Amino acid sequence: MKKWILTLCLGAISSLALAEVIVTDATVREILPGRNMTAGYFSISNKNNVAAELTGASSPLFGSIELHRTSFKDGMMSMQQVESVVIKAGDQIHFLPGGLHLMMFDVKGSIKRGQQIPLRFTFKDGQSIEVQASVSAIASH
Ligand SMILES: [Cu+2]
Repeated sequence: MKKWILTLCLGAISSLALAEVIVTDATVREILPGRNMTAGYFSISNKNNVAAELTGASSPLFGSIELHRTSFKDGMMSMQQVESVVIKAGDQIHFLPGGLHLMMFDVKGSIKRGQQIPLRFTFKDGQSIEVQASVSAIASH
C-alpha cells in the first residue's frame, strides 16, 4: 500500500510542466540614491521537451516588475517592454545588462547590497516558480 502511494506522488510531480524550468544567478542591481527603480538579471533554462513562455515576475518588495529588452539603434540605447519571452525546449536564455532584463518599479523600503529578495516568475500556463535574488552592484543597465 505504501509503495502504491509513493508511485502516485511521483506521477504527480513528473506531470508538472515547469518541474524542469530552472532560474539561476538571479541578481537585482542595488538601487542608486534618489531612485526607486532598478533592474534584475538571471538565467533561465528549460529542460522540458515543450517550450515555456515567461509572462511576468513579481516580488513583495516591488510595486511592479516588467520584462524589458534593451536595444541599440543608430547608436542610441532604448528599451521596450516585452509581453513574454519564449524559452524553447532545451534552451537557456540569459537576462543580462544590455539585453533582456527585469525593470523593477516602486521599491518598498530599502534594499541593501548582499540582501536576498524573493522573486516569483509566472508563466503563460499559469504556473510560477520562486527564487531568491541577491542584491549586488552592477555597473551598467
Ligand atoms: Cu528596462
